[in-house]
Amino acid sequence: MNHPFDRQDVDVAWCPGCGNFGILQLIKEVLDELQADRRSTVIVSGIGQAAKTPYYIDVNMFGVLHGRALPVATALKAANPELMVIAEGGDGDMYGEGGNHFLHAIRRNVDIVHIVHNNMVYGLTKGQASPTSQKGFTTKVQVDGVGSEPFNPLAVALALKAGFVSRVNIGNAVHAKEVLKAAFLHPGYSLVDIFQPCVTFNKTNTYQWFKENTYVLDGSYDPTDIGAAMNKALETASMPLGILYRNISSTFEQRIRRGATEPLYSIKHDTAQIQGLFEGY
Ligand SMILES: Cc1ncc(C[n+]2csc(CCOP(=O)(O)OP(=O)(O)O)c2C)c(N)n1
Ligand code: SF4
Repeated sequence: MNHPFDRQDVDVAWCPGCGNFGILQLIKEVLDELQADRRSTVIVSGIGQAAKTPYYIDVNMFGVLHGRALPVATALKAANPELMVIAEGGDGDMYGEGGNHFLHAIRRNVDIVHIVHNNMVYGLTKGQASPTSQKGFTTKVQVDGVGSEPFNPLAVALALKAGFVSRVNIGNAVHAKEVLKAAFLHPGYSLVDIFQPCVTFNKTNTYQWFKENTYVLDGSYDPTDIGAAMNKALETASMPLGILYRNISSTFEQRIRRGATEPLYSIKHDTAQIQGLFEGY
């Protein structure tokens, strides 16, 4: 069945059974339920299988270099706060090549939704270990297994007091949608780390594995307690799913406006003054 945010003119280039299909569907459904305006919605992505997602959604998209979605998303939101801005990519793209930007987008608290398809592997380049690959995971390159501890995005985000920190499993789409929708509605930086099986290059962390190694936080969990959230983020035997932490504070785009009522992009600059500055060098 066609969806209002479908693009009819592009073929989807993912392997049959890939977890990315579920994430694509989820994003389209959430955009639809929130009655997102196509013209003022933009998805920024870098390089990778996950980063192809905005090519398949009928909204604005901005394709950038590997790992560079967050700075571009930050600039878009700062220049025009009326836009709904989403940064999307894989665990390699966002936590490896773009790891530095991950830290600073959180510190700034830009009002963007940050969606990370976490399949614990580099999919597009055919199966090397990624920052979130588990210790011992073997690949054609890491023949003796990954020796380093995996990167823990939730613990890092919490250490930087990110305003919205969550994790879901695409194998549990009903729960994933609820959390993703809450992330869109949160006023500030929102991380949604989505467990997404790569059926071709990760035969370890499968749909079954994610189901057996996760559990959904129940209604008694308090997402405003950062200490409790950090304890949850550090659980590895069975990993919690849901909103680990939420907290509202001023956003980057609010702070940089310094009282201006119009968006940055529409402010007229005195070009003669700028010219004067250039001539001073
Ligand atoms: C600066 C740079 N380094 C490396 C690459 C090669 N490269 C392209 S995609 C990719 C990995 C993508 O993995 P991930 O972000 O986890 O996404 P997935 O394909 O698994 O969805 C790499 C290493 C590149 N394009 N640019
Ligand atoms: S290689 Fe993995 S991540 Fe890429 S499309 Fe295939 S299953 Fe999905």
